[in-house]
Amino acid sequence: MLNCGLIKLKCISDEYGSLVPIEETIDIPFEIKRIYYITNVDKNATRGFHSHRKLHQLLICVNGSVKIRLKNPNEEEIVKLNDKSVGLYIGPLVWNEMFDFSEQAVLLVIASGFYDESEYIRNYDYYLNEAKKVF
Ligand code: T46
Repeated sequence: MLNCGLIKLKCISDEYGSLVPIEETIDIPFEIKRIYYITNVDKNATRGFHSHRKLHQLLICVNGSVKIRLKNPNEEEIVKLNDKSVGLYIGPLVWNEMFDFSEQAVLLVIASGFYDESEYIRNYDYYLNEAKKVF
């Protein structure tokens, strides 16, 4: 799907455990300005329902699993994240919804920009109008 996709991260494992390093512009296609993580989500809850105008993000489920519904005006896809060494890149103007969080799921998000509510598009009809100019 355009403007998003899975990125396999290197996982360094030995008898002492595993380590996944992420370096901006080397392992992921953007510079890092912010990190946040989502936890304690009820299994019936759905989050997201928005896209971003400019933001680039990488979502990694570092514990448990979660499903992400991705949409643009022409395509829709559901991706299940359940591997701490696989990130889902989501670029600008991709609509996302997060659901089916497992118990103890931890969704780590790496973002290219600081938090800016004015940069979100949260109305789906408005989103479709904007995204149709690009996709
Ligand atoms: C996204 C998906 C994957 C902040 O104050 N700072 C922050 O950096 C963020 C991300 C959120 N907030 C506040 C804004 C809301 O009052 O935290 C509250 C929950 O945010 P929101 O409803 O946007 O959460 P989600 O889970 O629907 O979406 C989040 C990100 O906001 C969004 O950028 O792509 O995770």
